[in-house]
Amino acid sequence: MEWYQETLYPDIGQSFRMARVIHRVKTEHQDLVIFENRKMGRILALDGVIQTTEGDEFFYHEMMGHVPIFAHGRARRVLIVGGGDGGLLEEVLKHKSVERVVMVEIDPFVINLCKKYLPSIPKKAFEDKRAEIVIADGAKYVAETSERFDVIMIDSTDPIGPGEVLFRPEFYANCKRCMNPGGVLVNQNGVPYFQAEELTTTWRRLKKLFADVTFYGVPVPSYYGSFMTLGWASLDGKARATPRATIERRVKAAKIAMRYYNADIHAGCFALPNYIRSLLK
Ligand code: AG3
Repeated sequence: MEWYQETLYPDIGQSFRMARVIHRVKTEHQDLVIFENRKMGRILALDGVIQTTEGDEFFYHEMMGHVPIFAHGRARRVLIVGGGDGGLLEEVLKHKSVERVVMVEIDPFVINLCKKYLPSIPKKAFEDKRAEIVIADGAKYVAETSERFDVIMIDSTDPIGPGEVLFRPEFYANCKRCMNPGGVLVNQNGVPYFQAEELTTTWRRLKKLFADVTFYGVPVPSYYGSFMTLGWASLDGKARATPRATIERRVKAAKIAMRYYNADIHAGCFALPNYIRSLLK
């Protein structure tokens, strides 16, 4: 059996045994592989980097989706940038209070192939009437749209290849332009033990635009290097300051089945280890 070797870092990495290659294609934007692994189930990799697996997709998608929505408390309109596998869309749509989700994905191949070969990840999300799927460059979308959102979630690849524009200052400024008062933005910000510069760059850029900027953590088993950080930015500090009891009440009322997220995790996830704190100066 062949191994899939991740190529994210030059000197260290991980590999997954490929029980079967399900699909492999060079799209206009990236090299896409979907394969089967006996431990993690089906896996999507883009440009040599593991993006999601059937086995552990819930860690990342639940944390990117539920933390900002429960903190916000009355999110009705959500923008997802990227997220072509539909796993995040599925988590967001579990909130009955969400009336509309726009998902802007640049690569239609990701959506179509995930729908076909990884259906357990989006489940029925793509058929939900509240979801609008736009095939476009997310950076261009936020520069041009007149829509406004309560929560913006940037479910991108790493800042190499097509995801690179989603880490630029102009992009963040345009996201801010599209946010309703009280809005929250979250983004995929890598594994800071290995990608410290990504963290510090995002920190500097978001700080220039938003009053409340921080990161919160989630250890995703299939992302090499343990603790991953998701970026958090909002125009005021209200959402993050939501009392624990309020979060608990909202979680209870939402009646959503979740495998990682709960109110205790919410309260604890903003606690950052010292090696990360010291990068945020
Ligand atoms: N996108 C984030 C993948 C990050 C991988 N990077 C890393 N291991 N440093 C996931 C897409 C899931 N919807």
